[in-house]
Amino acid sequence: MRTDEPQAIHLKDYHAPDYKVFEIALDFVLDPAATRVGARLRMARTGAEDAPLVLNGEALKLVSVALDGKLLAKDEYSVDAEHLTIPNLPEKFVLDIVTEIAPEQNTLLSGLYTSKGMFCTQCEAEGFRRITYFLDRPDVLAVYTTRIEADRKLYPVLLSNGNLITKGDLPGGRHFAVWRDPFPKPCYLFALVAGDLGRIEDEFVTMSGRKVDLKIFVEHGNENKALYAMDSLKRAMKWDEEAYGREYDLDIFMIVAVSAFNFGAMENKGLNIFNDKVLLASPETATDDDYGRIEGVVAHEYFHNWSGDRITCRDWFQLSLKEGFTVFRDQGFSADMRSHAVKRIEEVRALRLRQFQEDAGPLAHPVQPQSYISIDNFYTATIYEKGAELIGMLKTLVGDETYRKATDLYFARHDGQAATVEDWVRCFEEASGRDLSQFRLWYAQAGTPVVGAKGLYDKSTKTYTLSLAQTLRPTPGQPEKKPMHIPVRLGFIGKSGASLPLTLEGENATGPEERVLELTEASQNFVFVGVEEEPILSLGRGFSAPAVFAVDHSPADRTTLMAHDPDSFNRWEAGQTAARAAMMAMMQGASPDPLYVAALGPVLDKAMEDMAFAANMLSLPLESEIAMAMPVVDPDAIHAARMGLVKTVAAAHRAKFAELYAALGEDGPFSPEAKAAGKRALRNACLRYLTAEDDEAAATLAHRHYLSATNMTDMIAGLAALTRMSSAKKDEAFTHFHDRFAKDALVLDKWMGLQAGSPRADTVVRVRALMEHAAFDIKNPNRVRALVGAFSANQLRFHAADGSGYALVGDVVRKLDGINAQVAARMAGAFETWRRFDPARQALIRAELEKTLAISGISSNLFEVMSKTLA
Ligand code: 0A1
Ligand code: ZN
Repeated sequence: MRTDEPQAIHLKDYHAPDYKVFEIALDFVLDPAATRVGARLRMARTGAEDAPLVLNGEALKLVSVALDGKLLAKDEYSVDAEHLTIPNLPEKFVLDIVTEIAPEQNTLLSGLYTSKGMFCTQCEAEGFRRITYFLDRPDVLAVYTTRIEADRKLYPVLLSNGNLITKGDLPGGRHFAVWRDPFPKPCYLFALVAGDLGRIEDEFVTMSGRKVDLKIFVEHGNENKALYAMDSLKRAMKWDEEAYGREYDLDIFMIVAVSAFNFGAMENKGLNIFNDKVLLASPETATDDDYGRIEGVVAHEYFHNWSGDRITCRDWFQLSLKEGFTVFRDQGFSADMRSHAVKRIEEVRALRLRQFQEDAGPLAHPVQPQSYISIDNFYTATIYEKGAELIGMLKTLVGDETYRKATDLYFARHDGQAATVEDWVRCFEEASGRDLSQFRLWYAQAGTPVVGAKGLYDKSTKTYTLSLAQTLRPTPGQPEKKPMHIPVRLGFIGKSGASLPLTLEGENATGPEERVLELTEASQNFVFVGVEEEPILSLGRGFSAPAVFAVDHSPADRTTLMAHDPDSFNRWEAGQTAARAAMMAMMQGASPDPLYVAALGPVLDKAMEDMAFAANMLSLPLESEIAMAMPVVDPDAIHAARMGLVKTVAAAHRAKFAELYAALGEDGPFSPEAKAAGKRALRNACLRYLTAEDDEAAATLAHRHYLSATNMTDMIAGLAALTRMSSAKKDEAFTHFHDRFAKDALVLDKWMGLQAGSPRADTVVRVRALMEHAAFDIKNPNRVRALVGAFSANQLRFHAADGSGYALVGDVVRKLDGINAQVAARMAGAFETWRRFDPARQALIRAELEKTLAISGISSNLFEVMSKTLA
């Protein structure tokens, strides 16, 4: 184990930089083995006269430093593994720094690296310091000019941020391009791309009539697979003008797809870089989920142009300022493009699976963390998705119109600045005139509040007293919690299914059928009058806060809500709660709840009215979702209960599933749009039930479904069913798929992922074998996530009682740490739930964690995740 433990950085230690950078001129002479980087920095001192200039730098070879044109001698500066320090500087000066780097050796994929023969950069959060020495912090904003020189044949495309100023040929088969970005930006938004790339082009006319050139660069041959991304981009540009009044500001907007990328995509000013997985799509290679994700990520990165680039973060503790807000913006866009109801269900499902899990475990942290060891570890579901929920709550509290006033104020006031969460909340206070002091706790306190509700109906006075109570369990470093400001959207449903008015005591007029209560104390009573019958409470409608809404409904009440709640989210929620309760009871020996099984009848009868929504109503909670409701997780019992319930539902409604399945066959050409995708989702939900027995008849149907599929969504549905089975048809289909897509790495990722997600006992062995497959490459994060990430999400097999799953993931994490510490740390997150399992499994996991912590030269990324997980 390392002796020099990595140190934490604290928000309380923030102080403004001692130096300012007005301008930086970069000069790249590209070579995969030895790239030369010249950086000319025009700077000024803003701090104390004796403050030395401490520049960040990592994995750099320093060639020379010159001050105001004069080379500095070795004793005029000092260099260590992470800094270049220069004392005794004048008030204003120009520094010339030359460094050398080796992009082809850069397996961390942070800084400048090569991917499939092209050069590209990833500078967020701290990659720029791996390119040159700089003040690598988001509150140092400068204007960038970038000259790129490279071999003309190998790298005909040379790109950077901003506008192209000039380009030309050089002797020796070389050429160059110069780009200038007029908008001051922090260095994490810098980007450079060089390669032999194909492109598609389009244009967009902004609301003030300016023409913007749009270009997407991809590997040659993939041009058609970028058309959907281009279409999404144009829709996102228009939407941002309409929904937020945001207009694009440069003359050109470019996107580049790369194969090796640590995250989804990156919002570099004017030059977004994308993981090809979230950019490339065709009906034969992308599922409907892929199309939805591409649309969402293209919008997300584009929206960052204002929420992230024009207004950036003062420091990394403010990360949710740009990420939470931008997620909220992309969610709004996707909901408008598709279905609000289905989008909300998907968001909440993902939030609970990832963020609630995080909040309940050893890595829990607030939306505004107070400290970190490696900022790379803080691009989390809490910062992103919970951060977005906080903005949704603000919108609920102040109303739509005031929300827009607040965001307008934020954009106007902080344009060109590096801002804070506090700046953001203040805009809401000013726009609304409300005191949001208590709301700020959402940024400061980690953990998921539980809102408990009890209703007391008095028939004689027709009053209904609703007692709401909130509790928030301690999280690491936060033993005491204060009550939060929680918006609770609710409605009342009568026994017949009709909505009842909500009139609070003291109000003269009859109230509305839905309202938002503000829970601000540990417990509070709300008295409703004129309630004609005992209501069924529909609480937390639309998931009005990132909380657990605990209402003790009877099974009969749940089925009424499933059928009649006017809030589609709560109709779905009632079904999920009922299904979960049924499976929990089955684990105690009960038979499947007949009320729940019967309640799916009307869902099926109405399925054609909203097919995507019906598909969601029919999908049972995942095994990991059920686990969240258990004090001690029993993966085998959960799996058995879920399979049992699927079989019972299938048997009860077999005729209806068969009828729908037959009626929903593909007709006409493929469309990625919501309606057609909803139809496929519903048909594939039917297939799930029609293959419930996992016998040879099921295998025949799944195989036929696979073979007759004309798009990737249906192919995957057929294969997913087969992964549960032992039929020879499974191997036949998997071989067929492999051979058909042998050249398409992104599609083979799906092939690997499906096998890694199989519930069958030989899955661990298969995954180990797949790690030796020619298509697997531990240096490519997509490959690792597709195989090992999918395996660790397979609760049944990852948590196999013999520890074989833990050993597999542990081995990969340890090997990966020396290659790509960011991805290794992320993979290690699979162990975060370990204390929720039985003592035998805990002992096996502890051994893996300790073994991992003991590796020599462990990265600070992995050290942070492992040590916090063990603590
Ligand atoms: N800011 C990007 C995602 C991103 C996050 C972290 C990275 O490295 C540590 C890289 C990219 C986004 O939100 O899309
Ligand atoms: Zn983002």
